[in-house]
Order: sequence, then structure tokens, then C-alpha cells
Amino acid sequence: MTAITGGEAIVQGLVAEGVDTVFGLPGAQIYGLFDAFHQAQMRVIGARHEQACGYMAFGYARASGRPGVFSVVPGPGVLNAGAALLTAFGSNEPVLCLTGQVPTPFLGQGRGHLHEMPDQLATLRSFVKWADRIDYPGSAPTKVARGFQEMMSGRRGPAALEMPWDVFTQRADVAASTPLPRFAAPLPDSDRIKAAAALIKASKNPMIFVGSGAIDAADEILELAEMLDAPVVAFRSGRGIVSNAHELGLTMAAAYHLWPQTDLIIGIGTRLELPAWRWPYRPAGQKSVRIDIDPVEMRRFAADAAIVADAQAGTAALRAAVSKAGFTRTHGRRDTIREASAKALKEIQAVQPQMAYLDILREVLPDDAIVTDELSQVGFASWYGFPIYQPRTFITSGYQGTLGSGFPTALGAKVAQPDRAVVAITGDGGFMFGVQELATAVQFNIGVVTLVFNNNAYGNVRRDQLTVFDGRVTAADLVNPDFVKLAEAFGVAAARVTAPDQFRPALEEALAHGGPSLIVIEVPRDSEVSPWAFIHPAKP
Ligand SMILES: Cc1ncc(C[n+]2csc(CCOP(=O)(O)OP(=O)(O)O)c2C)c(N)n1
Ligand SMILES: [Mg+2]
Repeated sequence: MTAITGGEAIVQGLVAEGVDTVFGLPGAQIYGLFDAFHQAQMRVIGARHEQACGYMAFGYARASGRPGVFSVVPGPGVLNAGAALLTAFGSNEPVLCLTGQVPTPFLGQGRGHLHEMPDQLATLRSFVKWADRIDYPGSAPTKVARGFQEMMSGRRGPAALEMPWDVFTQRADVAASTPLPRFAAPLPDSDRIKAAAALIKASKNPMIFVGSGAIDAADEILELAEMLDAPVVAFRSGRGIVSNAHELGLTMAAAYHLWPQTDLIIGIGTRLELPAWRWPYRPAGQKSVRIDIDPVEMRRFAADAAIVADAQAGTAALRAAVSKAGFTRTHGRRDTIREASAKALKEIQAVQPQMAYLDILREVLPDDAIVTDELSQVGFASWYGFPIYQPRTFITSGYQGTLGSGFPTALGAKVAQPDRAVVAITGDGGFMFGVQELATAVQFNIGVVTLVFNNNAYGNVRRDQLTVFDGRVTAADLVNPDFVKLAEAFGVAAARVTAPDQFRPALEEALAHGGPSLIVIEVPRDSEVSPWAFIHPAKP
């Protein structure tokens, strides 16, 4: 053993977990950690606001399947990154926040030391999966390993570790870091698998729903779907698990047409937001099967057959049981599914001009391109109007609906997948939450193409105020900078588009350019057709 600092001990733990990139914004308390990054030649991507450190780590995690790590100062720095951690929590993404604390002698005293907050660990624990303090260098290897174990086991999620200011530079003998094994997943209960197979056997028109918990079970899910002729539907995070190019891979708009006949739902790694409360009714007598690794989920939406298991193992076991029990395909089901897709494709074309732009975007982008959404008129439409072909290529903020997440999340995704095209779909409002990260994109040459759909408004809010609040528009209209000039001032290539026919050449040029680029797409205020009819559809 050799004496190393607390900061070096943390970095040793990160290296043992295979981490080679961290996102971070340094300050006095965490100098010791950043110096250890430097000494270990860790790649450190800086940012201009802590929120971007968190979002970049989130995008990195979702795009790669590996944990995203970031470091920020405690107190204000942690709170600045809070929305990103909350987004990672809602999306079940492994994102590790490394932060500081007041010096050891000041802990818990409220004397007003730099960045002190009343109870940082309690605050963090209220919205991350696991958080702890490293009190001395020798405890770093175990605690870092524990953090990764928690993030990557069972239902994944973010974690946080804090270390007092003095400990980052305190030297001590520290044991080598060894990753801990992931917690074993519960094995699918054979009686419940049998019960689920019996429900499937008795059904005529099952529909499979998938969410972020099923991202790594794509093969098993497609096999089950093929066996049952069942459509596979995802709302947001599960998109691409079954490709929309496959006739069984449906958008929510197409799936809703099949809803009246759906006599069984099979949810895999999903909260079932669509059928449970976005869609206005459930057909009478409909049954349900769920596979989820989190037993708590089974209380939130009780299923007729609740299988607590890993998505891969649970789906494989279910398929084997169905193949034993038997299932009679409904005659002509694939034709019905194809018709539903064709009908939806036609209907969503009403959502203009959003669909005109999304259609061009899909035609131009390679199948493995990564797209991030935002809560914006085009972002909403992309949930059902932009086909997705591979898992982890549609990165959304999920149920948090975190305005401002899209652009910095895209930066992190591009860092994880530098050889893929990465496009951020943003509104003018959401983009300006993190506009300063254009500097980060330039500094680290992160070649994200950012689309800013500029309607000079928080458009969604404005529409709600016009329609629900009798036209009393309050704080929803925006006066924006010239986005082309702004981007150019940062050194970002920029273009302006005022109609869909100008979009293709601008996009092709931006992609060919390779470096960071921005396309501002001017959309007249109030000209966009509401995208909501497909997200909260009416009862037929
Ligand atoms: C962090 C956060 N703050 C506020 C909101 C509320 N909100 C939802 S959509 C929206 C307006 C979005 O405006 P813009 O990005 O310009 O997109 P547009 O609807 O105009 O296309 C706002 C303020 C939110 N979802 N998240
Ligand atoms: Mg807008």
C-alpha cells in the first residue's frame, strides 16, 4: 500500500470501474479531486453551468449503457445539477455525482462554511437512488464500488458521493479498488410465469409495452412479439427496443388504433404510463401481465400476473412457457397491425409544420443517429412522428419533462458516441436554458447539430393560456436574440431556415461539417398544429 489522497482514492475507484471520462466544474472544495483527475489523465469535459455537467453525464449514460460520472461543488453546485439528477432518477439511468462537503471539523454545525447546506446527503437521498459520504481516504474504494453496485443493479438509477474538503487532499494508505458484483436479480417465479402464459394463451390480441427497463432485452422482446404477432409499443424511453421499421414496432399513435381490441397488455420494464393513464380508458375485461425488476411497481399498477424479474430473463422465461402452453395466432393480425400503422402515419401528417421537418430529419439521418427531445412543439411530435430504429437512440427526459435538458444531454451523448450523428431537437425557450454550452461544444469540439425551432414563445404554455385561460398570456412570449449571430459569436456554424424545403440542404451541410452547428428554424408564433391529440387521445 502507498499513501494516496482522498481524491486519488476516488479516481482509483473510477478507473477500476472502467471510467475514462468525467464531466465537471471545479471549485475550492473539490480541487483535490480535479488534481487527481489530472494526474490520472482522466478526460475531463468542463461546462459553463453545473446543470450541463449532470445532463452530459445523463446523455453519456443513456447513449452508451455505461455510468455517466460528473463532479461539481457542494451546495449550490449540487442544486444547480439537481434537475439533471432528478431526470436520471426518473429515467433509471446510472449517473454518479461526486461532490464536496465543508471541512471535517465543520460538519453538521451550520456555521456557514463555504457552500454549506443544512443536510446535503438528506437532500440528495430524496431524489437519487443511493448517496453516502466518504469520511476518510481509506473508505473510498468500498464506497465508490458500492455506488456503482447500486447504480447498475436492479432498477438502475443515479448515485452521489460527498467528501469533506480536507479529505480530498488528506493522505493515507488505501487498499486497491475492486468493483463489487452486481446484486443478483430475482429469478422469475415459475408459478407466475405459468399464470402469465395461461393469460397469453387465453388472449386473442395481446399488446406489449416496453420502457427504459427493457432497453437491454431487445432480442428477447422481439422473439416474444414475433411468436404472439403482438405489437410492441413504447411511449418515450423504450423507443427503438423494437424498431419502428419492423411491422410489430409501433408508435403510440398507431397502437391506440388497436386499443379497443386489446384483451391483454404485457408490460416489460415500463411504468405503463400510456395504458394506465394517458389513454382514456381500458377495454372491459382486459387482462395484464407485468415483468419488472422493481417489486414496488407491482403496487403502483397491479397486474393479473406480476413477474418480478430482470427484463431479459423474465421475457425469455415467459416465451419458453408460452411455447409450451401454446398460443393461437389471430387470423390476419399482422394485416390489422399494418393497417393501424398506415392509418396513424396519415393522421399525424396533420401536425404541421412539425411533421414536415421531422420527416426530412428522418430521411437524412442514418438509422443509428441519436436524437434528444425537448418539451417543445416539435419534440412532442417526435414522440410519435419520428420513427426510431435502435435502442438508446432516442434520448428523452421521460416523465420529468425537464425543459432545457435536450441540448446538454445531446453533448454527453456525442461524447459517448463520437462516430454517430447526434441531433438535439429544441424550442427557443428550452434551448436558452443551456445556450452557454455552445462554448463547451466549441472548446471540446463536440459535433452536435442543434435544431432551434423558434416561435418566439414558450409555445406550449402560450397555447394553454390562449385556450384554457381566455387568452390571458402571461410570461409566455419571448424576445430572443438572433440565434445565428449568437451561435457565430461562439464559433458555432449556423444557418437559418424559414420553410421546410430549406431544411434538407441546411441539415446535410451541418452534418457534413462535423463540428458543432446550429440551425434556427423560424416558425411563426401560433402557427403550429397542437401535437397533443396523439399524446392524450380522446375516447372514441
Ligand atoms: C424545467 C422546466 N421548467 C418549465 C417547464 C414548463 N414548460 C413546459 S413546455 C414549456 C415551453 C417550451 O417552450 P419552447 O422550448 O420554446 O418550446 P415550444 O413549445 O415553443 O415549441 C415550458 C415553460 C418544464 N417542463 N420544465
Ligand atoms: Mg418556443
